[in-house]
Amino acid sequence: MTTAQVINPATEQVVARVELVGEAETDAAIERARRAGVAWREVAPGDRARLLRRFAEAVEADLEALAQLEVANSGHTIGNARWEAGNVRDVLHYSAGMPERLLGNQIPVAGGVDVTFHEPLGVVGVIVPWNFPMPIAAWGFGPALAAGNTVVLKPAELTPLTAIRLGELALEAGLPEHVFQVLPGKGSVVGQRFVTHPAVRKVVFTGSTEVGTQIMAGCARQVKRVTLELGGKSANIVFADADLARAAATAPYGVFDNAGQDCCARSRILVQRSVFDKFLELLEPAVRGVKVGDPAHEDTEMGPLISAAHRERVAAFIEPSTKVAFTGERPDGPGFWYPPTVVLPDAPTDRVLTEEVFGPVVAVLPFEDEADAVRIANDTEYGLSGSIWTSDVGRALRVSRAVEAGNLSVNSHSSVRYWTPFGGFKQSGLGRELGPDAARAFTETKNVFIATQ
Ligand code: TAP
Repeated sequence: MTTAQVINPATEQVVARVELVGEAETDAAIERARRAGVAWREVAPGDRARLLRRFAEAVEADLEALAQLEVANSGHTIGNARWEAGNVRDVLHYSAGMPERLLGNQIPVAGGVDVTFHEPLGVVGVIVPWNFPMPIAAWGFGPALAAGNTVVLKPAELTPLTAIRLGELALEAGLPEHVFQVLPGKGSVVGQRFVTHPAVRKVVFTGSTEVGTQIMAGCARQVKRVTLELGGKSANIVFADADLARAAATAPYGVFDNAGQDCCARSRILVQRSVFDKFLELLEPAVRGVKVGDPAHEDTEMGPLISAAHRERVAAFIEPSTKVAFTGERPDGPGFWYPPTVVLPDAPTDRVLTEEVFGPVVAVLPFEDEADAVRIANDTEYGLSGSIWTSDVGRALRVSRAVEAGNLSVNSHSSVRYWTPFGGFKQSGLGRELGPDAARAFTETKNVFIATQ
């Protein structure tokens, strides 16, 4: 086995060493998951629900430790990290309501009775990126387990610690062995094996569109089920009739949260031309006011980027010719820091407008009218989220319907609630997670006709 160092991105210190799983161990884990699934799918719905509730309670009891672990491993602010651990608890409680509610249909037919069942798929492979290690893992494993599947989960190489702890908590809570296994390792080894191993019946992948398209192509060979949660280039559209002060005060948090390493980051701010200058004037103090620093401090609002390599990638978006309107603060010393940065693009083809930066860089550009705003918002291959700021309810609804994205918010930047569906249009993904139908995505519908004559 090879060992990988886990680095604290705020200090550049090694916080842990983790043994990476290889291909043979992955195969063995998948085989254990397959065998465990035979009994797990037969566990009575009420008992499966109870076990998931116990798992949620174990997460709640360990919440502060999980949050501190995420601060050390991922550089998330302590406030965010507590929310993230709480989100795992909530997703598990919500999932615990699913086994008893996986309702089928009874369909009128002649000469008998027709019923449908939602059968578990078998082994589900969940591949997680480094930006939200806890919630994204839980959005996959909670509903998958609820529907009677067993789960093998690969955390990102950079951020395996909280996932490993969640695997331990599942066992402590009484989940049978091998029902939920966490396999730290390389995407090209462990993740790839989820794609090629015939016993893995579904892959849930969250990550870049580039890797996601390879996963989808690989899964196609076995007609393997797939859910993809990929990149984004979301628009924050500010109309002249909006509460400009609120729109400007909140815009930084719609894009710089988690240092911009958020698939839902509103990384393009579209502002109606008549209020463009006024908006920028209001935005500047809001951006300069974002508290960037030690993520363990209670009042810090933005931490570091995940790695030195990622910081280089982000910095490369700012070319010598890029017009930087203003930047926020960043600490000196060790840590992969990058300041909140506001740029004014020159042309619609600028990389900063067309590519996902995945860092604290936002482009602000003007639009003329409603049609122009919708045209610019949709001028991207992505379609994950977005915000619309206006005081006109009719316009809010018209624009919400016209923007090609899966998760929109009006006069707010909220994207994720565990009880509402989440996912992307176009190249931002395929399928939906969370919400009332979450468990269905981990089942096959079976139709049974019973003759009565
Ligand atoms: P990726 O490089 O795509 O990695 C994501 C995961 O896939 C990691 O666990 C990675 O393992 C694994 N992986 C890499 N190559 C693989 C392969 N050939 N086969 C199977 N698995 C493989 O993305 P990232 O840089 O970690 O995450 C950032 C991206 O995720 C952004 O584009 C962001 O928008 C997207 N994202 C989307 C969402 C939603 S919900 N739509 C949420 C969060 C993030 P390693 O750790 O070994 O690289």
